[in-house]
Amino acid sequence: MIAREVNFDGLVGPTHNYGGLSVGNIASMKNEESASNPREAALQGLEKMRALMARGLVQGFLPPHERPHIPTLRKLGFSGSDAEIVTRVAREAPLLLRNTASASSMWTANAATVSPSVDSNDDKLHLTPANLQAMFHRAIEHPQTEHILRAAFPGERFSVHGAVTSGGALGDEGAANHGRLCAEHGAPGLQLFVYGRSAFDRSGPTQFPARQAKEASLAIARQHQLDDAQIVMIQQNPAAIDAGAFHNDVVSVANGPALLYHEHAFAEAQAAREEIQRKAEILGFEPIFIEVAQADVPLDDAITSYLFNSQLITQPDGGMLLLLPIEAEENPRTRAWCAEAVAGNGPITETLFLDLRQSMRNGGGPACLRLRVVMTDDELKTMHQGFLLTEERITWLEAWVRSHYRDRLTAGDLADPALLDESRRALDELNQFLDVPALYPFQGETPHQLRG
Ligand code: SUG
Repeated sequence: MIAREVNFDGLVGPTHNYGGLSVGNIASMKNEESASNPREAALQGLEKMRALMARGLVQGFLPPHERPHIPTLRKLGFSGSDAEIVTRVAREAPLLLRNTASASSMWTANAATVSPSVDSNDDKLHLTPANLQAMFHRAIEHPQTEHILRAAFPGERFSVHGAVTSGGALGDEGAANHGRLCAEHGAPGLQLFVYGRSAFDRSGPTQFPARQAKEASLAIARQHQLDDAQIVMIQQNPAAIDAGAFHNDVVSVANGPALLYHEHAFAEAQAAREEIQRKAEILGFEPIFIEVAQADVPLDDAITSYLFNSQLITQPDGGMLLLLPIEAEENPRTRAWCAEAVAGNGPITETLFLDLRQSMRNGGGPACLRLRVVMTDDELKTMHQGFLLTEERITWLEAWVRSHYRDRLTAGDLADPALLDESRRALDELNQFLDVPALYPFQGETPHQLRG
């Protein structure tokens, strides 16, 4: 079957800021309360989308969520006008305001887990929004994500599920802890579910949270109708999580038959390789393992440079591009590793380093900013076309960002009710441009569960 990978990048929202909200995410913890530049952040993201469009790749996007999220604040007992709520929360519970104001939906690798139709027993393309239960500011994303995914992927070819519900015990972080190996995108693949710990056997990291529960991954594999022969369950190395690899995509990335990973990424790397090898053979392809040794790139360098949080992409000419953050070029060890990889006989034929510093300061690299969806021609045609970028649409989005976004935002600015109004105006205009029914709670026409 012919299929291609479409990257759906998260459009950075107008409240992008450094809240210091993510324990275990070193960049987020380090940059707490520094001033952000939402306009620059959104434009850097669009620049990345442009770079991939220029290479002939199909590029999509997912719109930002409404922030500060008034429905969450109302559920927690705040009342009055929306502006009154913002002012009161800023005074009485500033950390709560920060949590409800985060633009974290921009990291769409955490929007959902996606299985292409070629892998699923019912031939549908499955998407399960991530419940993101490990962090309050992220746990409030999934109802809106589900609503957006349903608008983007309507009809019977797609199966959009609700997030895994578990009363908080089974955390799921979406595609950031999921990868897929295959001969080529349209061929049956092997899906790698990488979990932090089992919810029932507590062994795991001791410093920082293990966000992904094994049982959530298994629930998604069942729900996506995947055979055991097409899944591999792998535990993250607890030491890597404690070193700051809060998601597996900070230490590994897969594309086609290639798995690029750090020597310390997985708890039992050898056993994982053997299972991948055995199952890939049955599926008819030879996996390519690219293991980066600790001696060449120490784990700490991998985490600060985000070498592995890169996009590994098959280009139309068949070569593989590694799109990395500029930090991986600034670090001499990762720069040297990249140069050698391209010069060698491996699958990576080209590197591209981009400035994504606004997102990086919150621990979000190129791979965090995109959700990969492998799609057939028919699926591409039946999805809502507004979420796919053309030259005209991306130019419109750039102008839209320039006219609505601030170029500086501090923690204190989140208390400004005008920021809420500005953001809503921007989102309303974007919603009209997308030409889909109302997406946001403030518009008053969305389903009840979005409105709280
Ligand atoms: O969940 N940062 C995000 C970064 C997500 C990265 N995604 C992947 N690795 N796929 C997180 O930790 C920080 C927000 C703040 O501190 O303001 C934040 O949520």
